Amino acid sequence: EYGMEKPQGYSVSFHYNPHVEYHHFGSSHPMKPWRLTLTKQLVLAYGLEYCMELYEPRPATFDELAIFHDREYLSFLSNVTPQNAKPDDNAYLAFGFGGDSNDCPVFDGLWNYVSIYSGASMNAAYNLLNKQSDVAINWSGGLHHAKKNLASGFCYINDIVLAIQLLLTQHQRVLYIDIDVHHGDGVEAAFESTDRVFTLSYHKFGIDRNGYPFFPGTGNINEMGPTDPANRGKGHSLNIPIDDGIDDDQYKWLFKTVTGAVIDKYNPTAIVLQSGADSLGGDRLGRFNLNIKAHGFCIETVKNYGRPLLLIGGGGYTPRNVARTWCHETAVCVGAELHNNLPTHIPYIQAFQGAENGGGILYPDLHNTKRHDNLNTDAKLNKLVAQAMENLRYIEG
Ligand code: ZLV
Ligand code: CA
Ligand code: ZN
Repeated sequence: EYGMEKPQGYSVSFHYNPHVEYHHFGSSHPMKPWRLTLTKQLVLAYGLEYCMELYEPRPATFDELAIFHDREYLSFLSNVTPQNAKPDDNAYLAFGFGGDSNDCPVFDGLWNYVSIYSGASMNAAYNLLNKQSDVAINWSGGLHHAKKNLASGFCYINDIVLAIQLLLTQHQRVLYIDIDVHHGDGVEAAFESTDRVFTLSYHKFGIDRNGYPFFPGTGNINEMGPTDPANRGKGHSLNIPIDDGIDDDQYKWLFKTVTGAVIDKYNPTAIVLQSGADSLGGDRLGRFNLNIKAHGFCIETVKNYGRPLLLIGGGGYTPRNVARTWCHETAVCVGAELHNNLPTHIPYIQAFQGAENGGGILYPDLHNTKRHDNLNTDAKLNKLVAQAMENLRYIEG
């Protein structure tokens, strides 16, 4: 009908509930759900909706979220409002709200927001289970820091853990890969006692000049999950700590080498890929120097292994570049190449125009926006890979 057909036998689905866009963490908070509006506009402007199946998932229910989260935590989360919140309350602080940084504020519609992004990840996982899709995408998810009874680092509900739990109903081994600039600690912790999930996170790790560790402060190379040999989860986490300013070629080599080794050794039957866009150059919170196509290389590399793939969002604090990246990666999934000149007749085009916003093109050089010197020498990265390979000996048969 539209003169385009999806390739026979290969199907990509896009799971998106637009109500997620209308939530605000507060004007000075770096997490902007509005970046999802920009992403959707680019995806539509390039006509990518004709290359995949679109779904508008319902919000997840309390009982569905309770598959992972504690009911006491969910009760608190579903009832708290900016009006009734008591920031000095023990429960409030114990569940990760408030505090000095206020990373996890209570805002209007919070429960609605978390139910929507979680519902989309669960809907995407069901599509993989039903074999309705080979790749299922939810750019609104990927909130990897949330624990079963704790909000952390802008994350309240861990949609990734919920989706992996669904995949485990049919898959013996699920590989979780996380290219957000932050350590995927919540997902790692949730599955620390099983050998049916292997978690692999690439992230900035280290102490800053001000003496504070880069958030969340975990994920060094020697952290491989539980150390007790009786624990089945032993050795089923791999962390790749990276320093400021890593460039495209270094990251692509690191990702291809380590991810390839993990897939060969672990042989997962499904893969979940968290594609946080805060690992791009010029991100407001990130420290890396990646361009959009280097970030997308990771998605392409994983997709080419041909396993059922759940692709989810995550961090990303320079909204125009988050939208560019996730639009590009949607195209990578459907096998389309996109024109570098952005279509001009789209809403919010101003967000992409002007030299400071990337000059109206899809692939601006983000290296030009670099604020971080590259502290990663090839020698250090070689040593890191050697240590990663050594760690992987734990999962050899
Ligand atoms: O992208 O920045 O560093 C998934 C994700 O991975 C901290 N929080 C906490 C621990 C003590 N600090 C506070 C430091 C604040 C520095 C200024 C902000 C300004 C306003 C609001 C929040 C931040 C902020 N918070 C920057 N980095 C943090 C991290 C949390 C990072 C979460 C990453 C989430 C979506
Ligand atoms: Ca990561
Ligand atoms: Zn992040």
